[in-house]
Amino acid sequence: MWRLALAGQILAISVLIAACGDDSSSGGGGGGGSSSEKPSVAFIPKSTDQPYFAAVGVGAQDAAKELGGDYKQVGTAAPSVPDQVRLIGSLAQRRQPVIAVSALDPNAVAPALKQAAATGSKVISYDADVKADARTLFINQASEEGLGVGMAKLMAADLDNKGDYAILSAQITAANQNAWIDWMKKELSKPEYSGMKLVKIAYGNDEAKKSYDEAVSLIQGYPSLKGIICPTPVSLAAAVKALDDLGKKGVKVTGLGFPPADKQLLLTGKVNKYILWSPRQLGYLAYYAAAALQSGKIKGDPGDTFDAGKLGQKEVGENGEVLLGPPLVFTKDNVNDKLSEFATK
Ligand code: RAM
Repeated sequence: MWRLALAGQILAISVLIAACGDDSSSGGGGGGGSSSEKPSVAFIPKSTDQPYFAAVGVGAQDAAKELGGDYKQVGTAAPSVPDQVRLIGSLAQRRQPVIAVSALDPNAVAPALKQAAATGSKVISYDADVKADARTLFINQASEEGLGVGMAKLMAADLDNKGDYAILSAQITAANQNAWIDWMKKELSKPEYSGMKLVKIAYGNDEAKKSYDEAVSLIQGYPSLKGIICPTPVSLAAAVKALDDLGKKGVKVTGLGFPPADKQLLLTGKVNKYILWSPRQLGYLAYYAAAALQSGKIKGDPGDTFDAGKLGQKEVGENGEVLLGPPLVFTKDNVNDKLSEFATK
């Protein structure tokens, strides 16, 4: 996995296109989302070398099959803001009916998304939001408060409410991680955690090598460090590896983990607990929401409801947000229970 991630960075501009159903090039001419068209949704993940986004894609394909629609994922192996902007532009040019983006930078992609909407594409975000006026819906994996407070409490439990801790995040501009970090800080500023001190927030860009290097810097730069909160599986794995390589004991790691790849960390006791949600359900929900928007069944107003297949009826909340559900907490005892939710193909 380590090598693959490095290779992925070298191949930064390679573009992965996974299609299911009919090739979208044959059915992509219409645009504009008239209700007689079959659903057609193109997903742009933060990067394609992460199993997490492959699992989101599996869920989207489940939904595409149920609805007889087209699905594709376009992206680059390593995270790249200019490539996200470029891909949005080229999908819009080809009159892609719905564009769904997990943004590396909510502001940088906004003009391209607005342009896409102006030429008839519907625009939604999933996983990591964009500026609210640049999309109609945001399909959110879990509440920001639930995820931020949840991770903060896991760290506090690991540290018995005392000691220096750091956060090793993804991109400095990622709206999802930044919202969770705000909630972590808010939670851990409560009096019961007065013995805990945040020493630094570092950013590994969701790249294995950079996350590892940042983890090493944290461990070496803060000898009193007792914990690292990692709000992305990429930094979680990197932080544990850095601790192992440096032979450093007594530093706890928690945050978000991807069960199939990171279950050993739980089984060997290197990590006590971590959080995630079902990426497969997130992709499934995003596809159903996109299809409802494309067909005109919903406009994206608060209170709009739509059929989300096996997830039942779902409702659009304030600010165009559609919530998947509560976060899941994984331990050594349940990490093997839901592996099909994380299938990557
Ligand atoms: C990484 C990305 C993504 C986040 C997951 C859990 O794959 O940063 O945005 O939601 O981790």
